[in-house]
Amino acid sequence: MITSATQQGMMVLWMCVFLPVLSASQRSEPMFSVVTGTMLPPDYDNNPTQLNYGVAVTDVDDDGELEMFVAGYNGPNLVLKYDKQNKRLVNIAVDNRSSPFYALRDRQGNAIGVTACDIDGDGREEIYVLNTNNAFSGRATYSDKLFKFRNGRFEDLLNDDINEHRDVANRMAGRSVACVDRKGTGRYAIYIANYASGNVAPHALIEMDEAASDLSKGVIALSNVADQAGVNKFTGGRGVVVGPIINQYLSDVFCDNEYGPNFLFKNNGDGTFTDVAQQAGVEDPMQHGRGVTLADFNRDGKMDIVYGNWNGPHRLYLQLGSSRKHRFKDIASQKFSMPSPVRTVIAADFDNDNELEVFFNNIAYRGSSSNRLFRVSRREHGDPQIEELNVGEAAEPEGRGTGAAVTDFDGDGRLDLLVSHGESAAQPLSIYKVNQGSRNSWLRVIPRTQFGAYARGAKVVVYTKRSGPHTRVIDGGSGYLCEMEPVAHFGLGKDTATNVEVYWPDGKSIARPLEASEINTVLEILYPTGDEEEETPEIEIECGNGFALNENGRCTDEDECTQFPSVCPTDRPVCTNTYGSYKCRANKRCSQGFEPNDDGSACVAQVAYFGGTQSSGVRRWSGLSLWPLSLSLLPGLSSHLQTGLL
Ligand SMILES: *[C@@H]1O[C@H](CO)[C@@H](O)[C@H](O)[C@H]1NC(C)=O
Ligand SMILES: [Ca+2]
Ligand SMILES: [Ca+2]
Ligand SMILES: [Ca+2]
Ligand SMILES: [Ca+2]
Repeated sequence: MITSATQQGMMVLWMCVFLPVLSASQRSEPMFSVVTGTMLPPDYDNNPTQLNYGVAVTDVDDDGELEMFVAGYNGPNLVLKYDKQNKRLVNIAVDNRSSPFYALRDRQGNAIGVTACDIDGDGREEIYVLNTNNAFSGRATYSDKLFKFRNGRFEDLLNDDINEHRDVANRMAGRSVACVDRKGTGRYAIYIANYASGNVAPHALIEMDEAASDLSKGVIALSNVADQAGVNKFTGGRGVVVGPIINQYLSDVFCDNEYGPNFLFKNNGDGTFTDVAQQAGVEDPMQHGRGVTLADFNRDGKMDIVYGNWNGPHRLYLQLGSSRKHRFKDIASQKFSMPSPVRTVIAADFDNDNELEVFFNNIAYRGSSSNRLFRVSRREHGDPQIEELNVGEAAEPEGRGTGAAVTDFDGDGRLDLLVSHGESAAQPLSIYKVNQGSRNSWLRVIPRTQFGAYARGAKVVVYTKRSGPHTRVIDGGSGYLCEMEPVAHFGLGKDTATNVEVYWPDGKSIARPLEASEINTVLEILYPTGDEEEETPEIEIECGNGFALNENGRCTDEDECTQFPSVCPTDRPVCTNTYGSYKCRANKRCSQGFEPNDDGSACVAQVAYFGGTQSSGVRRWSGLSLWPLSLSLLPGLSSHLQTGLL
């Protein structure tokens, strides 16, 4: 028997051996605790042990509260609703033909991607489910589904006679799906990242054909407009994310693809798109993208793109300054970029400390693979700092993670995390709560479309007293195969939010001050109808340090360098305006190819940035590219096919 003295001795020995090698992530407090056992215990009806993939957060039963729609692959789709009485999640898509949610189960579909948005302008979100039955790429043996609540229950619009005749149903193997209001009408199109096989299965874009529809009679005609919109490209489609990425308010689309360069589709303002990935430096042609999301990590008002590459370097593409040229540079640290079998990527402020975290969901594949969590903190005059955090129980090293989503389903102002599993092993869903930051303030903002639906793709900016503006895009599809909650979630730490602005995809916007009583609440923001004629607010709009109100009542960066007397001291007279601040440096002249360093004390070589790997000479997808040829050229693919990695 081991005595307690021996035990203590062994403890000391263990600590001596292991403490010095503990990483910072292991030393920090664990972020997540598992609550599956109380919130969603595995059982046949609510949390079956089956293969699941994508997750979308939407109000399925139209009661104003958000549910989580889980794409079931070899079992039914699930709709998880928070039951306030019993403080747990229940599946409302029950196996009962009389249930209004029965059709959503769609037991026959091998569902992987899911997204929700209002496609017909009735104020309620439809649900699009991408099925891949029997196919890795090209043609599938089963149609996708577009569920609408009609006649007291959910029905599949793609199965309507009119749409059967129009042959619009997507019967291709694809991956992610996302919602895009390409013309700012409040009626969304579904972007479908199909996985091409040769010249079969280009990316698709399905939307309501208004001229051919008769809403008063419940007739909704659908069209695939990918061709006219300019997005019908052939590639190995994987992750998709939508939002005003390079446009100020129009919805752009970014796709991280497999066996081909990424797409960055710039919205031209007329419902068409132009791929500017190469100019922007985000083609990353040799890597195979998976989960992707948008966030403004350095709080300069420009959206940055973060995504994972399958067993390749993960990217954190910061959008650079100049307003005309849209360039990105990868600031991922060595640890952050470390290759892993990555699936969903989520950026959110989990601990409400007003800095964003990035969650990587990795799939246990040929051995264990833990999920990881990083904090990306803004720095005043430099790129954001990246530190790994302790992900806690959400590490799930043996989890066959396939998808994940965040929402605050119990309404405590802190985000909850759902992780789905599948692919190579049937595992139940898991639910995590955040342990950290319970005393931090928060604000949740829900903008609505002109029809009253969730305004996916809208941009929400919250100005604060001390930490500047924080920008979020209402998610229309992100992660991998997933769609997050349609809420702009702001952690505030100990800071105070003073003002909120919302920009809709058609360019309409509103600005309004926030009152102290609105902190720690959920704010619904309606679409401006135009006749309310911006009433003078009772409290004045405060933009915070470095920002001032412009003539339109919006907060904008102040150019301190134009002030008199100069804001810079005489020994460092050269003023450079930055977003929310300014820099001063000595008046040093440098020869060509060199530039003064930050404080102007020396000349340093001009820094050229590289937004990823050089793209020249790389094989491109085209309608004519021959898939069998590509197959033989790309040895990696056969192993993908064998493992069936969706
Ligand atoms: C099925 O649903 C209907 C209507 O909600 C209900 O009346 C009925 O009892 C349910 N059947 C079963 C077997 O639960
Ligand atoms: Ca609901
Ligand atoms: Ca609708
Ligand atoms: Ca940014
Ligand atoms: Ca945080």
